[in-house]
Amino acid sequence: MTRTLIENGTVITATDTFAADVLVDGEKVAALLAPGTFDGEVDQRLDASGKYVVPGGIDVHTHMELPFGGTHASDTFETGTRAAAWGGTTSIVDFAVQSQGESAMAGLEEWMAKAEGNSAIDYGFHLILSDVNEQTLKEMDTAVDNGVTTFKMFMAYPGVFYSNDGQILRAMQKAGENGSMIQMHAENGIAIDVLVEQALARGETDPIHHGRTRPSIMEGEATHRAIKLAELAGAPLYIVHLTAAEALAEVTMARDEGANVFAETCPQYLFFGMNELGNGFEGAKFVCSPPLRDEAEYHQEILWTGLATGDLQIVSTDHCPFCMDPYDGLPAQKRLGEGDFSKIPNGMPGVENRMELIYHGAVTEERLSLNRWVEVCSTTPARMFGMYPRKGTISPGADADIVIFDPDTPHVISAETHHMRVDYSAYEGMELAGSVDTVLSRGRVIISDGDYHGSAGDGQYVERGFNELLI
Ligand code: DUC
Ligand code: ZN
Ligand code: ZN
Repeated sequence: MTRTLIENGTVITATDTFAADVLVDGEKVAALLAPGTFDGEVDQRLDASGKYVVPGGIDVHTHMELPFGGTHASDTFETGTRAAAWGGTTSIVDFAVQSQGESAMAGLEEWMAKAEGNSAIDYGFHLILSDVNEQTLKEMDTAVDNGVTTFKMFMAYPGVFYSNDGQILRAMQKAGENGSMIQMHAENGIAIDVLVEQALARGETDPIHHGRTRPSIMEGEATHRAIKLAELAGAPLYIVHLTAAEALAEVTMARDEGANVFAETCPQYLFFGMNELGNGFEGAKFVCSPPLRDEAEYHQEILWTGLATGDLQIVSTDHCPFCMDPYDGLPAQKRLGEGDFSKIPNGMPGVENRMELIYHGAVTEERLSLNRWVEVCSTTPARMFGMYPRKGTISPGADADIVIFDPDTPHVISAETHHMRVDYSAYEGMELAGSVDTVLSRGRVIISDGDYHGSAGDGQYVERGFNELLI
């Protein structure tokens, strides 16, 4: 078993900032020691002088290989998790998919097979429910027994992933019984489809109309409805990829009333607005759902404030990349929607960039503390998704998933240098203040000195428990 000493760094957890040397023994953190006091034998020493030593990032919203709109997300578990590692993320929770007319557990088994032997970092699964019926409700219990304790449902995408209010209520009632949690894609897809049809009939086919036909009030409405259904069912609720002030207001109100309502947002909603969807078909690079919001309505700053106040608890990525042009054997996926914005595959790349982006936007730009950065990117994801204290902190007995972060070496994002399997970066040319220096995954150094030292299949499946942040 390899013993490693991470020396001279500043350890940052969700609650504390302190100088300490971190002793790693095999896959686990063995001890935190006063600097310079360890006098035993180690196999390697990592110098973290002038750097932060933080728990590895946990991205609880990724879509490796997701089938969508006649194609599939371009990152495989192998390429996407390797890219995640480069960016300081050491665990993901990806979405397995129940297809309509199929069993939920069949979907889970399919995704387990995609990840096993391929993932570079540890991984768990949520399960997307696309067909809630008696069998699916029973399978929710089986999934929980297998460490899948969260189920995503869609109020959007009629005919594909969509569930009606009755199906949502039934699944929430089951979650209330078995301790699991429903994650909601909260957009009123029925109303949105009417707007899309009307826009296309007017000849409005460019990517900008993706944003215009998915207005923020329809996210607010769906968020309200989901909260009320969860209240009726007596079940906790987690709103995924929250983008809009109206939706955050609903979450805040529910939380103020003591409800078990939680929410995440994603970097693209913190850094970009709807203008990015203009510029002709180039805007397709920014097509995701819910869409980027109107700059004039100040959604971005409202989301940052939500992270500061705690009304938003997590930043995940919704990593779901599609290529603009033929690349690495993949077709021009986004171009499926040339001439019809509704056919542009929805999703943006980001799993590699989250830790550095949020450090920059939060800490460098003085919106959140260093500790809150760690909390929203690692600790709360671990606690809310049943992986704590094995993941999400640096303490004796925890998995040694550790990032040495250099706050003084900037990183310029570019598709030329990133590791995601996609031919563009939404953040092309953006200079971020700090960068990931070294990454340990269960005690093994997988990123150091600008090189990747891991391999496909190093990652293990994480059986998750329940949300420990319930009131
Ligand atoms: N939104 C996206 O942008 N892509 C995949 C699924 C989703 O809900
Ligand atoms: Zn979604
Ligand atoms: Zn998603």
